[in-house]
Amino acid sequence: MDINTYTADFLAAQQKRDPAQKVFHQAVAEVVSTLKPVLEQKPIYLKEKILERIVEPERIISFRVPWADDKGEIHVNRGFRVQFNSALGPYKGGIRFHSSVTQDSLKFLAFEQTFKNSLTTLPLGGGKGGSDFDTRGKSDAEVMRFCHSFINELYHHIGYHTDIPAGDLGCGAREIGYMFGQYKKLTNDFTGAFTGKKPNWGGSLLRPQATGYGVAYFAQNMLATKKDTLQGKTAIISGTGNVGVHAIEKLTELGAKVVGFMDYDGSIYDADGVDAEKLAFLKDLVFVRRGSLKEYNKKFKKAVFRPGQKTWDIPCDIACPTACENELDEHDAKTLLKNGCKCICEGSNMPCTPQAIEAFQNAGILYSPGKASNAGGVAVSGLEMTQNSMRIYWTREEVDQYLRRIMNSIHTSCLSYAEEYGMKGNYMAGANIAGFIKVADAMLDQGLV
Ligand code: 2IT
Repeated sequence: MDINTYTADFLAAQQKRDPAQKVFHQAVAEVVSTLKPVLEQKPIYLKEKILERIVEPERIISFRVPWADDKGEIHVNRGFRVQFNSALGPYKGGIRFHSSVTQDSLKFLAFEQTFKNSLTTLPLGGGKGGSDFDTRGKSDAEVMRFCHSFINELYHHIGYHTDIPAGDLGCGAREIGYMFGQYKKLTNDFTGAFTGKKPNWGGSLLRPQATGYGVAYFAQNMLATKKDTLQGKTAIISGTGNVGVHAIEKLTELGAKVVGFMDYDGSIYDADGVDAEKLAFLKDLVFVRRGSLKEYNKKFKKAVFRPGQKTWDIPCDIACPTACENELDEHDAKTLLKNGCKCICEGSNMPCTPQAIEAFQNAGILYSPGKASNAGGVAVSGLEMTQNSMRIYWTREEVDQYLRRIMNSIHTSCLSYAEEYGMKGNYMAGANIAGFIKVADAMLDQGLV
């Protein structure tokens, strides 16, 4: 059977099996679309049914999370952990707390995570978890009760050599602290079973910054292939969370001017860019006060707050989506291209729709998928695990050196695999192929398990 028919039949069968899982199928279709030359050259993957096996999570745990709010009223949320693939190491991936979380969204994120973790060069399998619980608007005590209840079930299924959760949207150092505390209480065991811990009790320096810094390093590498730099470039991001704020910081440090960013309430256009004072304000607003960007232009009067509006219409050289899946559609892509954007470097997971990616690729501009350019976060999680095992702490400089080295290696892998399989300059193909081959070969070595 020819490869186009095989992959079309394969995708159709997957969709028939779980017709409601739209984002998961989107992620699978993107990966499979770039694997055709690999499957043609290595028919062993077809014979051994690697595609059929690699899209099936090894295990999904779904559980009830009851908790009481500050008034004593009882709520019931749904908790999940998708343990997708352990061919390369223990399951590894974040925990997302957001009202949009479903089994479908976590399955897609765990699938992406498997290839991303493979790209980091570290021994990490892929997983993801979370709950449809929204941390916004909850008191610290409510968040703590929820996190404890979440771990009361999840602790059975995770562990230092089994599955190591970390943060994601809605889950930062506060939530990791509450979850780690309850895990330690129940297991009577102080281990590195979570990453994203605070540095005074086992966390790695630079873990909070790692995803955002990694995005900026990756953008720097992409521009270097065109003999260009970040110096003097205008940049925009989207979500102003952990990834976004630290991307702003590093892009600015490397010479770019960040003129647009957004949160749940709307976007900021700041033509002068973010300087040290504005960055300090943003860090306090986002990480300490958990406030809204509405406050930004009350302090910095030349900036404009645009209620409910995305950032993509703000003219820029570089755009880094840093919010959530499918946040940038074909219309946004065309607007960015019309305004002269030359580089899209994804900081979130699958933020661009397939039509948006096609528009970027047809225009011939630089485009990198999140599983390559946002891998800095999980890479430093891997380094946190190493430090925990060795019972030592590395300095900021040491961690930063590793992070740079890993981002450089991912960048090189993307380009070399894309070229080897006839898709020169296509970061999406290179990332998917490099990530896939390592996992697939490990699965072949380990037999039918
Ligand atoms: O999407 C991601 O790579 C993360 N949320 C980080 C996962 C981790 O284990 O640090």
